[in-house]
Amino acid sequence: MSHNRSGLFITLEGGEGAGKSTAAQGLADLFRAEGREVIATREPGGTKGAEAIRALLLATDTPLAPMAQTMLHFAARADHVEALIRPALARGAIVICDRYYDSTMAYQSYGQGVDIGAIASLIRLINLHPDITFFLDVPADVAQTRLAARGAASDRYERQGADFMARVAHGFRAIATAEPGRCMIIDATAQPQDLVAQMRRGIAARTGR
Ligand code: Z5A
Repeated sequence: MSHNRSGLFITLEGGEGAGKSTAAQGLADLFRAEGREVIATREPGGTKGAEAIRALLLATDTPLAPMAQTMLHFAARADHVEALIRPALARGAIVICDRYYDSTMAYQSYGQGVDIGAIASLIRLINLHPDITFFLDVPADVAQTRLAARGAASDRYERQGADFMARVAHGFRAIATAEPGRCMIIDATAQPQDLVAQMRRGIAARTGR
């Protein structure tokens, strides 16, 4: 089941440096220009409580077991969904979320070894599924070059190394392949405006909006 609402729930997934935030911003601008109400948000985060949990999740000075990270991602998500996403969808807004539950499956299960069934149970508990999910796919070296050019400090996940990132990328591809009705893989080496145009066409084709 997706959801009972008039809005549209769009999620963007992929590794760090894939260009999710840039593409989400471009898509939000496009829908606003079409006269739609848009909520552009992110995970972990999006509400005051979820942003507080995000700070703990990304901190490099607080060790947390993989299952503890999983529960914290879902605690943040529960607040985000109930306080921000569901009400926005109910009033007909377009919600564009930079990462959602596929990130937990890719990072915590494929990357860190948490049981897939445990994460699937938590996804059922949250019970809010995107209408469409874009997986932004870029080769690891392209992502690294982009991140090096940006030059920000690295967080808990960015410190994990190449093998971890390869498992995460494999996880995203496995999810996208298993759910072709919801998921679209996008070649994210394209220019940002081309990515946005490709996503807009995908949304129209899949949802009729
Ligand atoms: N995480 C998790 O483990 N479990 C979960 O359930 C969830 C998350 C929800 C959050 O990090 C971390 O939490 C994340 C996974 C984990 N860590 N990792 N890795 P975050 O929110 O701080 O960061 P991120 O999601 O990884 O985003 P990012 O590093 O900022 O990457 P991005 O949003 O995909 O890329 P960007 O900021 O749009 O672009 C990066 C640079 O490339 C920037 O300088 C752009 O100008 C440039 N760029 C963007 N697009 C293009 C194109 N198309 N061409 C050329 N250059 C571009």
